[in-house]
Amino acid sequence: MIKQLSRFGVVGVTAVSLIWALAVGAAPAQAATCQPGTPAPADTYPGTAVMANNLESGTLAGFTPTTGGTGTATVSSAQSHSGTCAAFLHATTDAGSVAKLSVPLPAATATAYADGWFNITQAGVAGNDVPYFRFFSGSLRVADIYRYNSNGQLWLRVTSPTGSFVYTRLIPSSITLSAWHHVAMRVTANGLGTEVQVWFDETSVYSSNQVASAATTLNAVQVGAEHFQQMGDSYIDDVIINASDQTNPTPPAPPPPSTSSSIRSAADVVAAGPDGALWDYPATGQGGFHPRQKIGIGWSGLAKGFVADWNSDGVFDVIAQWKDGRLSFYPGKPGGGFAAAQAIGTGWGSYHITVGHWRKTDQYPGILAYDAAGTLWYYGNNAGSSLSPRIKTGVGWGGLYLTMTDFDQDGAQDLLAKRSDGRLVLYRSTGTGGFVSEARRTAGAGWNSINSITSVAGFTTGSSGLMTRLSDGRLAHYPFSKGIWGARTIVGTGWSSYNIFR
Ligand SMILES: [Ca+2]
Ligand SMILES: [Ca+2]
Ligand SMILES: [Ca+2]
Repeated sequence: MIKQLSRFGVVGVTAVSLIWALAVGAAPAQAATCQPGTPAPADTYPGTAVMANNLESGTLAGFTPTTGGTGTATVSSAQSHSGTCAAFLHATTDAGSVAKLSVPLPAATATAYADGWFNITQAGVAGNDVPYFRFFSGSLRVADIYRYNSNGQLWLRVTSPTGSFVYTRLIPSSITLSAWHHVAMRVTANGLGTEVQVWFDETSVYSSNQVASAATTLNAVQVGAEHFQQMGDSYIDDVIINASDQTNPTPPAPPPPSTSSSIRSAADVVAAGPDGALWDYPATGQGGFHPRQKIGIGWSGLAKGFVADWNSDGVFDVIAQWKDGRLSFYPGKPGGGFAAAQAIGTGWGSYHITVGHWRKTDQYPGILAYDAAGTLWYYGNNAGSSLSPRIKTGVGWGGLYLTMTDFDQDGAQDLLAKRSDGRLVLYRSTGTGGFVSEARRTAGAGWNSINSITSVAGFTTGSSGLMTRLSDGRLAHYPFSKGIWGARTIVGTGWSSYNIFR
């Protein structure tokens, strides 16, 4: 409930609805507030992608739900692994209570992989179990894994050719409830040479290609309570299902081992392509780029993206301003990729944003942004996560394209404001949240042929500069030193369809 309160505090859930939720108890929040722009989970399994579902659509699309009695199958924002939503399955010991989700597999599937995150918040009665994945061939349950209620252990159950069950204990300790666990399973239905692999929390806990089964094909993967009175509450998120008609499908070429964060330097160009792929163009530090790296998918709903070390842990992060007005923080991971997004605001659709260390004393970067009325606000970031109450910083900024950078390199961030007449005007800051009182200097002219500006550092050795896109799609680097421009260089072409991060 604490998590729910803090999460929804920013969007204004009423006290009445919270009291209602408390009174109902087990029921999840009724109106799930999801994040449809959240990138889908990355699929590295062999075969054809059947599902890669982060539940942020707010629906169970892709699953075939079955419920009965008191059982419910919903999308909930009470718990989530990615974004703000997960599937929620609720079943009780009442007669007829059942809640399950099935994913049909293509015809002639021999091998299927299932991967997902499970948070079981309520187990059932002793002697029974709460399922993770179950693989079916018609009505035959070929193999399944579950948390055994009596002791919390992970077990594998396989149906032998005679119809009897063969049980194998996979984890002897009790799996924690009310915590997210990463569960993955592969089954290749191949008669007496059936193959089963199980991974739990990134550890291989079972692998055999000598499992005896009557099945030679698979047609469904299922999560949830299969039979009546199989009590349990499970949140399920980031489900990946892959299928192949091969018994030994070739895995895709593994990505090169990642020893660095997705965004490597303050001179990298990060951009979302027209297909929603997110790319990092690693700067060489000598005026060029290494081959680009794909660092995400599903970014089509982005309005503007910003690169900053938002939590000041030494790894670059992403702040995403979505077209629907949401603002999200994606913490970069040291070995590459991003942790699950954190919502840091809503209603930002009409704001023009810059991100940076606006005040010298700020431990974390914040947001300087003007609203539809042209009022400039500073939103601090006191803890490396959410935004602090805003501070009014100016008026009359409407229509300007703002870039936060320390142009004169006096240690205080400044604003370079591009006007519609093409002039670039310098607003030097005091470093304490306000502006130096002085006549504004014009730092450039003809900038209305430039439609994207990103402050960069180290694109060439020791340099500070602006990475810009010209209206013909070329990328140009403008170095500067103590408020004086160096020679511009053209460093790329064909960028018109990219949404370049700032
Ligand atoms: Ca999710
Ligand atoms: Ca960081
Ligand atoms: Ca300055």
